[in-house]
Amino acid sequence: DARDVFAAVDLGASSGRVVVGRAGLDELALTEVHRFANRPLRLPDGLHWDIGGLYQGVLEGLRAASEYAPRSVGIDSWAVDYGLLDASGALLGLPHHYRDSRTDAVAPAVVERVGAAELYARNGLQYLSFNTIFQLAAAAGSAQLRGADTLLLLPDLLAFWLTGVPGAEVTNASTTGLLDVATRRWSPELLEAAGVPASLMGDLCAPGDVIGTLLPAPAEHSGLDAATAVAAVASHDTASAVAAVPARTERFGYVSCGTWSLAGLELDAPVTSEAARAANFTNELGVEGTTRFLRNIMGLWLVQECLRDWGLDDSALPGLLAEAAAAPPFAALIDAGDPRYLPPGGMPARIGAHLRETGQPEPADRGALLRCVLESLALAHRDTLRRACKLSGRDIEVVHLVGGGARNELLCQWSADALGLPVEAGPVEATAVGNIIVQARAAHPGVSHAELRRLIHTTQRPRRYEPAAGTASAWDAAAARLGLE
Ligand code: LFR
Repeated sequence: DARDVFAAVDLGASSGRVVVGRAGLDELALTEVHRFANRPLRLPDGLHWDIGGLYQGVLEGLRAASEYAPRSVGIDSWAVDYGLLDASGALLGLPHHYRDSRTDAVAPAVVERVGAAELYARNGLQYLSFNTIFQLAAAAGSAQLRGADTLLLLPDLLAFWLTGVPGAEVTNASTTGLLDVATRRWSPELLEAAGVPASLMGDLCAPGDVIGTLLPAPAEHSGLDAATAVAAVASHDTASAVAAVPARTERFGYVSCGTWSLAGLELDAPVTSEAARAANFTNELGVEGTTRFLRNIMGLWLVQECLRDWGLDDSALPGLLAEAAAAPPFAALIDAGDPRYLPPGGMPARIGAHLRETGQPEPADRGALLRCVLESLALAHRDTLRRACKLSGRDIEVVHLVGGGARNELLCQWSADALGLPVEAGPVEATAVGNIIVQARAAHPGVSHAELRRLIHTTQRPRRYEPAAGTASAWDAAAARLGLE
């Protein structure tokens, strides 16, 4: 039945894809119809996204999806980045990339001015130098910001180009640092701290809401029926990924593992204690009014950047992973949450410097370096999930690792070993799955989210990794070396 077909536009830091999903009461089948590269642009004034290129990729993907006559289209991407529009709706400059360094000095100054405790009490977010609030503070006084009428986060900007309707989907809005963690509305105090007028921010909408239907031009360019709805989904990719966690119990933790590892818990309410602030945990919004209580870990970015530095692509990974598996265990370890790894470039050298500083031997070869990175990531997953449990008073019995990292057998097994808990790996395309099920849920409101999670478990069955016997004490010792939980 065509009424059960939905299209997901899912933009990641290195590629975008369009996935068509057929979702019914006992069916969930996904087909990737288009994939395109996402290459950031280095311009004189910093690192930007090629938003025009991304929009072309979206149109081409929707053309491929049009054959399936989807009932609606949903868009998700990474968080925090935005475009500014003037009063006529024209885009003012290319959106900055969150890995641009222009907020490095400004972000601590804003925290200093507002007060770290006050900021956390208001927005409940972990400190990340690139949060929208800091990006706007860095842009303060610029002609672009002064000429701006509307700010749209990237999925909202693409939805605006498709429909002509501006808005602000709330899961993504919750990553800006400008949303009040208690009221879930734009915070006048935080907007003032960022130095921007409240009128800049769009009207909030929630996953499942219809944003609009297609304007004539994008309908023509995509081949989709002009009556096709553009639906708000959990437009923050991590919120979509968490929505797709195939949990069968409430006692689960998750790691959404791609370019980033986002490790944490799904809670009914935020935890904004002083201890949560000191541990730098974030309270971002999920579907159904849930809170994603988590922390950002550098993730596979560390691996991707090593490969790029070595002039290799993903096809080299299986060979390198085999070398990593054969390299000596726990020879060297890094803090995989360290913001020093945020900017692009020179990753193997930066890891080497970190190891020298901490009096550790530098890896003998690429396999050993990869082993250092993957063991360090597993330790960061363990530390973050254990702390999340302590801070929230919750307990977990299984960890779901979703996203591209679910393909990495070493990382899955080592995460299970480090945590001393089973890891259920997959779906790899969790973000697209979450995007689709939110649209399906809006079309069939009778189905509960827990039921959909079980449907994901049966149709996209995860692979289960049990912690290997006899490994616990080695992981405890390794965690202690880094001062981790
Ligand atoms: C993951 C992600 C993270 C966010 C980072 C920057 O793709 O969305 O959740 O902290 O990218 O936006």
